[in-house]
Amino acid sequence: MRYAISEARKAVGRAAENPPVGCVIIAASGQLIGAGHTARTGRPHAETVALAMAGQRAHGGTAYVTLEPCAHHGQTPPCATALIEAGIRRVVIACQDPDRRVNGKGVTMLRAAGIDVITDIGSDMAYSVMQGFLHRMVHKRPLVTIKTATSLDGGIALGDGRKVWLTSPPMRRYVHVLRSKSDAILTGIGTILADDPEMTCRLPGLEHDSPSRFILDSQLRCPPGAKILQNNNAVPTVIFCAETASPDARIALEKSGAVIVPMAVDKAQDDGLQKRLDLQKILRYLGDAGVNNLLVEAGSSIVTSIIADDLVDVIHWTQSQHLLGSDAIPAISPLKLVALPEQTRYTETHHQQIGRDRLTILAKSL
Ligand code: AOF
Ligand code: ZN
Repeated sequence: MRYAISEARKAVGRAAENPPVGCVIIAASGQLIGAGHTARTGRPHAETVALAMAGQRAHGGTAYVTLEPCAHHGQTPPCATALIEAGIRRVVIACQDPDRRVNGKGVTMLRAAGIDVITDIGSDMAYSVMQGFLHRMVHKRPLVTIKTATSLDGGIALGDGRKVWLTSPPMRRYVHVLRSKSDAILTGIGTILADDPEMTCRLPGLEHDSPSRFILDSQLRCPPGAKILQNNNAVPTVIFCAETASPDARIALEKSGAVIVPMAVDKAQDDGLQKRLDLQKILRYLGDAGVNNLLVEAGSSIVTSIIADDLVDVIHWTQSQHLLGSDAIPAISPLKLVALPEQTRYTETHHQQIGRDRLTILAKSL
């Protein structure tokens, strides 16, 4: 099962709306004859990939799967049927599939065919790999991870607004791995205008694993020549704007290949000038679009809004050894404590030194 889970990990951020699943087939002789994970864009499923590798030798063997094999005719035939037809004798499963079309039916089908089924093996580990998918099933929105890079004293830019590179190349590579493990990335127009980022994964070997890109730009100020709009055949870019945004700007951006999605404005925050898009609605839209893991790489105003709305599940905080001084721009703009739900706490789940910098991963405590 550990091996099946390590297969599943390879599909995180690369299985479209599908959960990242791993499958390993062991022959009756005890030989490992097949292994695979949910394919890029979600299909074929892990079992099909592993069974194809095992071929005839699967007959009489055991399958280890991190998620209950599917029972439905969706975009592919049911994996439970594929396992039965391959002559598998025993199936070991980590977790049950919460998808209403499956949810226990896969196990029932296997047992009805006389297969020995064992459940709940390694389920904690398998759940954590599929966290994004499970979160979307339950909450109808993606698992939201914020990545922030700060100085030792919590700043992101000098007091006069000048940007400095804070973290060193090994940490920047780590961030590209994080992007590759995300289905989508969300940023704001402030970051586009200040940094003109590409927001892709450019690590050698992972270039095809860039997340789709989403920009919050209520007034459509994004320049049609922005780098984030390049390469949008391979990596689509969607801009969320207010319904009142300029039609001319929309036409120009669509010519650059961007998809424009008008969204509701958060009425509570609308001061007439700075329209703030409704983050709840945007996350719901992303959930409906099948985004399991969303990475937010944005400046302090979006980071502050999304934290104040209590929508952040995980924080990847990268911290350099620099000091920027007390007039530095903080990662989180002054946040009125009353805006924070009393219950919100983040617990450190991991820390690590990467190059000269420190990585701290925190998860919302329930
Ligand atoms: C499996 N093995 O590797 C995965 C499964 O749209 P479809 O037909 O691809 O079905 C999607 C559903 O299948 C998805 O919501 C989840 O319940 C299950 N994913 N099942 O047997 C796999 N990725
Ligand atoms: Zn399946």
